[in-house]
Amino acid sequence: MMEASTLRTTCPRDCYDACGMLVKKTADGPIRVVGDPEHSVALGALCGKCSIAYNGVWRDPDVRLTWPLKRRGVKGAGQFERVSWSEALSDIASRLNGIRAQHGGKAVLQTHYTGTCSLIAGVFPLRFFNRIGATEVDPDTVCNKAGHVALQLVYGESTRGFDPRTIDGAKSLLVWGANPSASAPHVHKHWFGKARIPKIVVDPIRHETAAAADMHLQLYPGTDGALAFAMLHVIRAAGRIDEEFLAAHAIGWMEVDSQLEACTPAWGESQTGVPAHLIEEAALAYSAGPSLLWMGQGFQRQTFGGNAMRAVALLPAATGNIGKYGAGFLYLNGWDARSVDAGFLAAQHLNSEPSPSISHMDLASHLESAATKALLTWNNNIAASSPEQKRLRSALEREDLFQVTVDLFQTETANYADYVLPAASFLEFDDVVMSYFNSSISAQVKAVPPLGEALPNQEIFRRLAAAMRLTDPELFETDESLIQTLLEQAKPGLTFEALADVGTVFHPSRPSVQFELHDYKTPSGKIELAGEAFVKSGLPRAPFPSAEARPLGGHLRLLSPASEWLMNSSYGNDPKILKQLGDDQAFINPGEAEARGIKSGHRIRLATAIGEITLRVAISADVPMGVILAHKGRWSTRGEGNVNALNPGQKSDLAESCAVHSINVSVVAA
Ligand SMILES: Nc1nc2c(c(=O)[nH]1)N[C@H]1C(S)=C(S)[C@@H](COP(=O)(O)OP(=O)(O)OC[C@H]3O[C@@H](n4cnc5c(=O)[nH]c(N)nc54)[C@H](O)[C@@H]3O)O[C@H]1N2
Ligand SMILES: Nc1nc2c(c(=O)[nH]1)N[C@H]1C(S)=C(S)[C@@H](COP(=O)(O)OP(=O)(O)OC[C@H]3O[C@@H](n4cnc5c(=O)[nH]c(N)nc54)[C@H](O)[C@@H]3O)O[C@H]1N2
Ligand code: SF4
Ligand SMILES: [Mo]
Repeated sequence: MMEASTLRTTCPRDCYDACGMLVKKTADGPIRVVGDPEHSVALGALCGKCSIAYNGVWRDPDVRLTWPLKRRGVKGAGQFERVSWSEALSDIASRLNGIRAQHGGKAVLQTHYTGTCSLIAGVFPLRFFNRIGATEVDPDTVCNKAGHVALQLVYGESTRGFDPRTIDGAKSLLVWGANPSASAPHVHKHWFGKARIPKIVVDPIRHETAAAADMHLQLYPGTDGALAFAMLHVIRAAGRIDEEFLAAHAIGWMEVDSQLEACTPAWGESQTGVPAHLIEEAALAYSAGPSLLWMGQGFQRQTFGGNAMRAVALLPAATGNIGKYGAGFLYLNGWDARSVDAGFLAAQHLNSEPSPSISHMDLASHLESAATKALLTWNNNIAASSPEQKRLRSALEREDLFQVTVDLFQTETANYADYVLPAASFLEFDDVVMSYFNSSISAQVKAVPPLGEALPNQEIFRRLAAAMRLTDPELFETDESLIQTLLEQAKPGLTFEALADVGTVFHPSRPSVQFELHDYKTPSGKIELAGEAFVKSGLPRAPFPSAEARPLGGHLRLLSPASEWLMNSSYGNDPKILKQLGDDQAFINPGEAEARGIKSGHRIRLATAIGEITLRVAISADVPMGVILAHKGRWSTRGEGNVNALNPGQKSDLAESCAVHSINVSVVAA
């Protein structure tokens, strides 16, 4: 095959890496998508899942949605007929206008998340929803909201983390509740993997990143608060609390300090299962500093998620690991770290009142309620990803609920829709992408025309706004204008053409130091370790050494984090990925298998009060006793749903966020 041309673009998946890629066009038609050898993160390779899917189902007209569909059969059956864009949009417009007139915009529920993380396709449609005053199902509640709100309370913000380039000044690296070997494979291989400093990983699972660390603190899930306090006990006993830093930059330390005496390493071991000597070694390595702390999204998805985040966030403050090169913490590096104003993209001002918002934990009950008249889902697959799966799917069967789904594929959510609208993929339009780990600004460049009649999200919502006879100019702003404004905000003078040419720039171009100016955006202007603000948010004044009780009655704690072969539920329909992924597996410790007389390959039934599924057992010593691991994101097999069929949608202690890692399940041979 002759390569007729090559262009650069960027992967916009919900992944820390934001890889640069090359799209090679051949003279006879097909394209090939590969990693960009000149991209400093990708280094010439995409991850396994994207290499397959971008050259597989993402370009396959037999699998992709290519024209608008209207439901013919009963909801959920997936029977549709092709309709024209004008028929679909005029019918959707009149239904939505009718609902707005009779019940107000809030009777329209919209769910969205990170189907694509490119800025315009990810955010611009919110202008439409703000204008009609729709109820937003708060996306972060199903992912990382407890962590964001906890860090906002303590440090005043959550999206300005350390600059990963400053690792050359760090003397240790602590990764807490993240699994880059699956969720950020290039960061795992090239950043974590190449760092020659003591590396500590805190995770119940011995995944590849944990196995590659110098110290793996394999705590029992939900005991992070206790572990952080036990580490602080050691740091205090070693005289390494940075009193000067705390006096200058923090308030509330005494309310923490008074709790530390009792939190000895031996006590820590009893709470967390981590050997006392490892707690000591890790605490001493971290407090020697400067040290980087990566706070992953896994450990705040628990009953004590907000408190756990606060407790772990004590470590950098107590040791003065803030405001200097090679120190700091990272949850996410948001667009605001590159001066981009998401508020402009969403045009909040189009709504006279703030849009009402609900938690994903309450989505199923809202869908059952007659007050909800319409549901629009875009960039999000609720039938796979949200809790209370069975109840949610039953609610989607409501004949009087008008549903529209915008997606690339006929997902299980789309099966319930009245109209399914085909979205164009990132290979088919221009946009801007920014990593949430490093400080990249990248061009997403149109490489091929949209498949069939597919349209980018933003264009679909422009056309819907026109069909609804809305006239606000913000609803019709062009991609060119949006991109130009975004790039100007981020880096004055940067044009899309210049960016597309190089693919990615890093901005700031030189490594920056987190909180170099100690400019904490809290009410006091200081790091707030304890105080009344927490009480107002439903937490105690001071963080405490939380440890969730272990399941009783032989139940196991279910963990369902990211799979290396799926991107949430995306790619679950690619046959080559399914081959890599193997059978629908759950992993348990050899001791738990033996106790239950279960052998590798047996099918087991997992059950909670709200549902059950069967999975095939794989036995692995990487999973501790008392835990069962079944990754998120599979499409239903056997009509049983996926792991969220077990998820009761329990909320964590903060921000109505999910506690999906606090689910206890019974496990028996099927
Ligand atoms: N049990 C369990 N459940 C979980 C989690 C867990 O850890 N355990 N994690 C949670 C987390 S962290 C998250 S973020 C959520 C994610 O849950 P979702 O937001 O549902 O993520 P995906 O499953 O990837 O769904 C995104 C959808 O967007 C579509 N898409 C891709 N590109 C585009 C586009 O350009 N336009 C449109 N319109 N659609 C597009 C994809 O085809 C896919 O169907 O899941 C949550 N659910
Ligand atoms: N391949 C792939 N990459 C992805 C995704 C994907 O689905 N697949 N999803 C994307 C999304 S939406 C997100 S939010 C990010 C998330 O990426 P990460 O921040 O890495 O978070 P998770 O993979 O959800 O979970 C990380 C780890 O938390 C651990 N964990 C669970 N419970 C606890 C606990 O109580 N304490 C501690 N210390 N650890 C615990 C899990 O064992 C897991 O190894 O990844 C993104 N990247
Ligand atoms: S999903 Fe992540 S690792 Fe895979 S190609 Fe995209 S950015 Fe790179
Ligand atoms: Mo997420």
